[in-house]
Amino acid sequence: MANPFLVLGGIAVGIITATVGVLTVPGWVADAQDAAAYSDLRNIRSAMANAASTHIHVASFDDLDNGEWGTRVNLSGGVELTGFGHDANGWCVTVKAASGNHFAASDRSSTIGAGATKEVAADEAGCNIVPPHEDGDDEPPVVEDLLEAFRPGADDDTPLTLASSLRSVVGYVIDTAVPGEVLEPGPDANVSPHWAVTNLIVNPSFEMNTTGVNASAGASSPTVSTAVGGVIGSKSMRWTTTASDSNVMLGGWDGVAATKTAKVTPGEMMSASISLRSTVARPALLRVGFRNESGASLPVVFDSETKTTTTNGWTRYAVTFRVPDDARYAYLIGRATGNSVGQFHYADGVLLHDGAYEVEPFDGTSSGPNYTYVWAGAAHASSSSRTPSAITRHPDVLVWRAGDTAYFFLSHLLATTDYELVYEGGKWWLRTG
Ligand SMILES: [Ca+2]
Repeated sequence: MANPFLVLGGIAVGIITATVGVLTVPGWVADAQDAAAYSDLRNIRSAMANAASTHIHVASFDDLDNGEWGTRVNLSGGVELTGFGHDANGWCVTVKAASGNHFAASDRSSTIGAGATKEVAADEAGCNIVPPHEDGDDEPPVVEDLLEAFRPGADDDTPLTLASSLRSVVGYVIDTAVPGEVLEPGPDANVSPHWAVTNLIVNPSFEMNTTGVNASAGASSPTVSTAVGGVIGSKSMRWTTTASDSNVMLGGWDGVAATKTAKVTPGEMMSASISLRSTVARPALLRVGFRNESGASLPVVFDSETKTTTTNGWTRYAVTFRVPDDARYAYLIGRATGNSVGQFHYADGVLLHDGAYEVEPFDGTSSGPNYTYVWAGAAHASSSSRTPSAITRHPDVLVWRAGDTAYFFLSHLLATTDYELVYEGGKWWLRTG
């Protein structure tokens, strides 16, 4: 349709002004806002066509806006120019409506592109360039735009299970936040967590003696054994059952010893774990108990899941808990039920440490590629620590907390890596920074 305000090759100035009456219709505000952006882009297209027909290179939107080339385009109220590109290959203009939706027009297509970002809109409009913002670098990051809206309703630890592949974690998050979106091919990294942990159990691996072990109800004769090897080192602690229910204190303060070990702080999250195996498979669990300053045992205990031991391998038992108000010291109990008198159970790798995450068993003599291990004092008679030998990445950074945006989660995780997430040309890329 001919535009009466356009004068080919002329000097007369026409004014193209969007008028969108539906703006006043209640309940249709977003549609009207989008319609205003559509209308403006149609006017811009007409103006650009006019400029092209008179062989004028329009270098910026200002050239349209000031009417220098015989055409003036005013944007509707609420419509923001987000990009203007014009080079030897063609032109592309992007705008953002008051609704937050993005729109684009180009010389390549009669379609007005629309999308959640200007890149998507530009792609749909056939743009062969994604125009830079007119105002330079005050444009918010597009990745943030796309990932700022989604917040999980509950803590999501899926990323923790995917940590061996950063691409898997990032792919999961963007697909969750913007369903259907995928990462383009690219490099990957292992982002498994590595963090410092101190084991408060002073004789965790029974390589020298059974100090700290007390045979309790239904148990006798704790002894160092090489019969089934160990989880840490080559030995474990064996005890003999004397009743159907058999209980052994595996470490922590017994309430009597002059040196009080396994000191705990009320309110803190902690975890405990052990490995067990048996000469006859039995249901078993790990129990955490507490004492006050004078050694009295508190009524509250925390039990791991009950699992049946096996005769040919180790089973790991773990429990995470919040230290009760009156607790000052902790102790650990291994408990097996349904026993025949005289059978054996074996225990090794006793851990008690801060934090809500189970860790691989270790003591101050352990070795491995990811940590250095030390005893705080005498070997097998003091607390022991593991310290990351390279990067520290706490598992908290891999748990997507309820209410945190996808952008918040990913930006904190990516800050622990050399990678950055880029959204370009309507596609997601994970790149080394
Ligand atoms: Ca051992």
